[in-house]
Amino acid sequence: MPNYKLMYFNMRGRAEIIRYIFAYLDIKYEDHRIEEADWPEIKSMQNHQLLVQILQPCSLDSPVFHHKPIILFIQTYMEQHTLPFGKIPVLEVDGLLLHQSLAIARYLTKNTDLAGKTAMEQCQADALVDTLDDFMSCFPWAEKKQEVKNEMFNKLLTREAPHLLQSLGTYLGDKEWFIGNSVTWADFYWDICSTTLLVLKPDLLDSHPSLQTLRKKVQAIPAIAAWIQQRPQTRL
Ligand SMILES: N[C@@H](CCC(=O)N[C@@H](CS)C(=O)NCC(=O)O)C(=O)O
Repeated sequence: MPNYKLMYFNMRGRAEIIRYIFAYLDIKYEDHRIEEADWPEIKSMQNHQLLVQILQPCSLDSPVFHHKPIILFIQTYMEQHTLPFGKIPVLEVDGLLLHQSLAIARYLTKNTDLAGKTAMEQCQADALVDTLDDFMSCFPWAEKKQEVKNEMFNKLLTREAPHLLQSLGTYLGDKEWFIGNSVTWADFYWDICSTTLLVLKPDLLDSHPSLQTLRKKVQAIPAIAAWIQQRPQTRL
């Protein structure tokens, strides 16, 4: 089993889908959480510190800098150990860094029923995740002006969300899970996204009992229930 280290803020956010998948598949990993206050330094210092570490024993006129294999080694090391696009979450797999939460989720669910049992189901699960993600990505999470942020959040939660919920309810119909006849990571993603939406608007699902039931079913899966019980309690 590879060595996994997940790096993200101390929140559910975009890392939670990865944590659900690890929990469900019973895969051990390090859940490395960084404080938001430390992030600017981590982001800007990452390259610099690593370079210093690698180059410290050398002086700049050292012959090592004319030695192609050494330069190649440094390049490879840097590619493997720096944040590829300066964004988190990232997942370190045996020392190699993967980025983009949903790509990581697809990687971890590959060849498991969580991805969907057929190519068609896998496409449906991907599409549903992307649909949810499209909506979650509309929120200006990092907006500094509180008034602008409130207005946009309000508009999305009161005017846009009802359309999405209506479509999700129709898509679910009277099925047990969104896709096929067993749980997929799309059901996980629904639970994760709706948990955050309910923090922002507690009555959001009042007129969508089937979508609430689906949340309860995901949360009742033993491995997920255990994770929800033990995870750090954060607002988002
Ligand atoms: N689509 C990417 C989004 C990554 C992303 O925007 N991460 C945010 C936190 S949710 C981040 O790294 N923010 C810090 C920054 O941009 O400096 C994913 O799903 O992984």
